[in-house]
Amino acid sequence: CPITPPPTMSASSSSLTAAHSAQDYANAIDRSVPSFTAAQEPDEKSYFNTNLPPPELEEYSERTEQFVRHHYHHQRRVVLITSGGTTVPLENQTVRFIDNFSAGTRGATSAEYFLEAGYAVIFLHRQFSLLPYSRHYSHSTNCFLDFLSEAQPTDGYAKKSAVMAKGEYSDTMLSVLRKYNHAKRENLLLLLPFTTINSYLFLLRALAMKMEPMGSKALFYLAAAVSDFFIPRERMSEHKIQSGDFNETQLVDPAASGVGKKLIIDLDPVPKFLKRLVESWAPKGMIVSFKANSLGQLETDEGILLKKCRLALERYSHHLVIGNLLQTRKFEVVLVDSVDPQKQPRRLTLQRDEANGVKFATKQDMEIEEQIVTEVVRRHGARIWDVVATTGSL
Ligand code: PAZ
Repeated sequence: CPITPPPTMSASSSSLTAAHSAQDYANAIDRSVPSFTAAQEPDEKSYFNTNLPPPELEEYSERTEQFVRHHYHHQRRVVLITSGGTTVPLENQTVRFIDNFSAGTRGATSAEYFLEAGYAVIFLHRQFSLLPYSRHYSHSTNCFLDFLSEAQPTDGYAKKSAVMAKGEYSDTMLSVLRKYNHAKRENLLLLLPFTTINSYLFLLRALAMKMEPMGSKALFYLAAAVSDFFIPRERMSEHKIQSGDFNETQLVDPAASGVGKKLIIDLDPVPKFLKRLVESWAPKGMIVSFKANSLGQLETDEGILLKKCRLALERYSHHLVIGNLLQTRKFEVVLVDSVDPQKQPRRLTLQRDEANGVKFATKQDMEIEEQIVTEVVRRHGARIWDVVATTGSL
């Protein structure tokens, strides 16, 4: 896409470029492009007709249908949590891809609190990102083997040598294990992995439609970091892009160093399907989205984050936006709701200490997701009552 330099540069943006040339900055982001609008029905048709569904679509849809049916009969609420980053492959036989920032902590941690609150959880997550329960051990700075020790027959635990949790970890591990086994035994947690932005979009649409029988008892908690840009199927290279394959375009200064070896990637905006989710895929469910901002030089203050949260509510007409800054997301979030988006947002924070500029929770085992989920569950309950009171059914 042709890139035109922005008409003017602000003081903060020019300071950003101190380490780079003004030319680099001007070419990096086209700020004259209007911000994305919500996708409409024709955009949906166009996207889903021109991009291929992932192979797992049918299997996941069936499993979701059964899961929803089961919990409908048990009169449970069901939450679909999206979690982790979405990749943008550069090739069909993918060797290289662009990724989005997210470890899956928000999603995996929240899933545990939703399960504790009595929800059944569909966990649509980026493959190999954090999972509920195993997250306590899988991506820890310790290798998981560091949590274990060898029990000797003389310890009285085993007749022959065996593996056991080290004493200092065993109480916590037992508690996590019990919760995990309970979720498995009661079929409360459906784990569905994806990798690409395309799979994510196909799956979100299909699974949302499968949640239809839940009515207002369906909750969508969209914590995944969804890519804003992608390469449409018709423009994607089939095999690994070789150096030398690149077309030079008029965008490249033919005299610049490295020309002929540069790879220029032309990305389209990913359609913003949130409004389709609200209006068509899951019109009765409650929809909560997250909005992330970075505390960078261009977007320093949280005023921008609040503005973006309000804009998202206005644009997509869903129920709640939870704003967070990447640098402080484990300690504070703001909740902006659709009832009165202009009113003072609800702020949730963890008590924290600051030592040497490092922020950490005062109580090691406190997690902000506990507060977020409590608040979301409360609002979901209130909404279900409203729906029942006004329509006479769920
Ligand atoms: O997964 P994580 O805990 O590392 O990060 C969570 C998060 C920042 C991706 C999430 O809270 C969020 O804001 N998701 C939406 C991101 C977006 O604006 O697309």
